[in-house]
Amino acid sequence: MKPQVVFVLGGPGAGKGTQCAKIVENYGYTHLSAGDLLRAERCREGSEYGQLIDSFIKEGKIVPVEITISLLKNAMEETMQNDQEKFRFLIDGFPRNQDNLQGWTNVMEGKADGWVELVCVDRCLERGKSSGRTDDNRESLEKRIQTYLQSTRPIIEQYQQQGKVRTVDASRSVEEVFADVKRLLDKEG
Ligand code: UP5
Ligand code: MG
Repeated sequence: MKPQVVFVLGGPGAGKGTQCAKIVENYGYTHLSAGDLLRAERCREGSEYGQLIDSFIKEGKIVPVEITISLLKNAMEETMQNDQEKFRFLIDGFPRNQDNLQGWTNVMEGKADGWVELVCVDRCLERGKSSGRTDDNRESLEKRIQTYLQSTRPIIEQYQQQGKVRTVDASRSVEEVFADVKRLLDKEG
């Protein structure tokens, strides 16, 4: 079974994780957050990439694609092996730059069925009070926003020109945003 993939992108704190969780509750998707996978790998005992991931995340820089893609690929394969019905994926927070996109194209044969972009001012400083994330502070956040504008926006624009991106105003309440996301998924499958 070939995986079906929707990329969910948006700036730091736009609500990618929040909306993906709601999609999972309502549709047969599996949510894979590239950031969550990297944070888990950073903490995994015996990981050779722990320190590298740690420093990239604190600096708001994009981790080398080989690492991210192998985590995503493993997670997708494991999910599909465990349950054949689970072949639809929301890939949250990836691809973030040209290099990521190239890595995906090489390994996954360019498979991407849809793109959703959430547009919003970020909410990470508020979340930082309780998230425990090493990058939810003003200094890291400024870098994360800069990386998003410099590296991620251009690839979204590229796909926008091909008419593949659906954009949602994520500055409203979780439910209001989700109503729009739902309309999109119902319309486009
Ligand atoms: N919240 C959410 N929606 C709300 C709403 N509508 N109204 C009010 N509050 C709302 O939400 C953020 C906060 O806002 C939460 O407190 C939530 O309750 C509230 P969340 O859903 O967590 O937003 P999200 O967009 O997922 O924010 P996140 O911080 O996860 O986005 P980032 O893109 O910054 O983080 P990510 O984990 O994707 O990446 C972190 C770092 O990992 C990157 O900077 C990079 O260094 C590295 N990385 C890579 O190198 N490569 C990758 O491929 C991926 C990550
Ligand atoms: Mg997230």
